[in-house]
Parts: sequence; C-alpha cells; structure tokens
Amino acid sequence: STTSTSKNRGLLILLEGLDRAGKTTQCQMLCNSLNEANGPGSCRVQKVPDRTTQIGQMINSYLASKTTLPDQSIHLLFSANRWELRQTILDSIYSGQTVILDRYVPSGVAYSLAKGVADMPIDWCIAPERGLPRPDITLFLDIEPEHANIQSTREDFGQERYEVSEFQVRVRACFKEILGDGEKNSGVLDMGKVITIDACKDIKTVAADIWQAVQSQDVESSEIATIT
Ligand code: DGP
Ligand code: NA
Ligand code: NA
Repeated sequence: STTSTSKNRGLLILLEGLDRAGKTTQCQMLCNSLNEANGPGSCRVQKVPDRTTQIGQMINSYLASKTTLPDQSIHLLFSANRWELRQTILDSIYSGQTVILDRYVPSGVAYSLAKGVADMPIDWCIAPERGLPRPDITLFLDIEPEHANIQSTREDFGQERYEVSEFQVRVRACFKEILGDGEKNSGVLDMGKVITIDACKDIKTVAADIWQAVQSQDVESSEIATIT
C-alpha cells in the first residue's frame, strides 16, 4: 500500500510546478485515488502557502499586489508559513495519513531565486527551509510556460504578482536547478525521490502517470527525513 506502510506512517508526497501546471487538480485526483484504494481519510491535500493563517493573509495581500514588501521579507514569510504547517503535517504522517503537498520548499526557493536579487543567493534562500519535513516523493509537473494556459482550469491567470510569462520561464529553470534531472542528488536540494511528469498531456494521462509513480514508491524509513 502506498499510504499505510509497513512502518505505519503515511507518505509525504509533493506536487510542484509552475503556475497553471495543473497541480491543484492533480493533487485532488491523486488524493481521491488514494482514499479509494486505502480507505476514506487515509490521505489529505495541504495547499502551500496556507492563506488562512495571519501570515498566509499577508502573503495573499502581497500576491494580489495590495501590499509591497522587501523581497527578503516575503521570502521569510513564505518560509514561516511552511513552519506553521510543520507540526500538523508530522502529526498526520505519524498517525498513518498520507499528506499531499500542493507546492512547498522548491517553490519557496525557485520563485525567490528567479527574481535575481543580488543579495539573495541560493544558500540564503534555502537556509530558513532547513529542518522542515522532507517529502518522500517529489513529482515535478513540467510544462512549457507558453503552453501553460492550455491546461488551465483557472480563468483568472495573470491576476497575481508572479503570473507573468517571462518570470515563469526563469522559475522553471530554477526548479530544474533545485530538483535536478531525477538522478539521486543531482539537484541542489534533497527532495526525496524526484520524478518529472510531462504535464502538457491531457489531465487523465497526467493523473495515470502520477499514480504509477506513487505506486512504485516505498517508504524507506519509519522516521520522516528533514531538509538539510
Ligand atoms: P498558488 O497559491 O499555488 O497559486 O501560489 C501562489 C503564488 O505564489 C504562485 O505564483 C507561486 C508563488 N509561491 C508559492 N510559494 C512560494 C514561496 O514560498 N515563495 C515565493 N516567493 N513564491 C511562492
Ligand atoms: Na498561482
Ligand atoms: Na509555498
């Protein structure tokens, strides 16, 4: 089983990718499939950033361009938002529930790095993420930025701060630097087993590819790893 392992913990599964890659739809489809296979409530989706907390509301306001903040400040707020989620993620996993993350640390590093701010080198960007739970599997939903709208179920693309094509091209390059090419440890960050999914395919094919990738993954340790 992919959710309740022989080690009796759930999996931490991350879906990453550019805006409009179809992450939210695919997170829900994967979660539904896992709940069907392993029982209702055996899996849940956690959206990151979680915009419901006070820090999340500051992030939401920044993304809507209702407030401005120094690049360093917003970077640290996104990270703080993930730290707010840490304990509930760990509680879920050690109670046997699989957690699917809709974005996480790679977004945190890639979106800041893509800004090209001189005093925010990659080590600076990664530093506040160290110690957070490390995903067992990271699925990178890869799209060509110019094809993004084909997959989009969102009518409102372009409303938020980062939803600009030239910026998305740079974010994609940063994701690849961070996550690598799928070979172990080829990326700058250890995000567990990294699998690139061609997310330009139709929704059902992408869902099937994700399902197959998750099925072939076993938990290697009873303890969840941390990001180093
Ligand atoms: P989403 O709610 O998934 O649409 O994400 C909102 C936007 O914020 C999206 O353009 C990606 C970006 N984003 C997500 N996480 C982070 C982060 O940790 N840092 C930065 N700078 N941007 C992020
Ligand atoms: Na977005
Ligand atoms: Na995030």
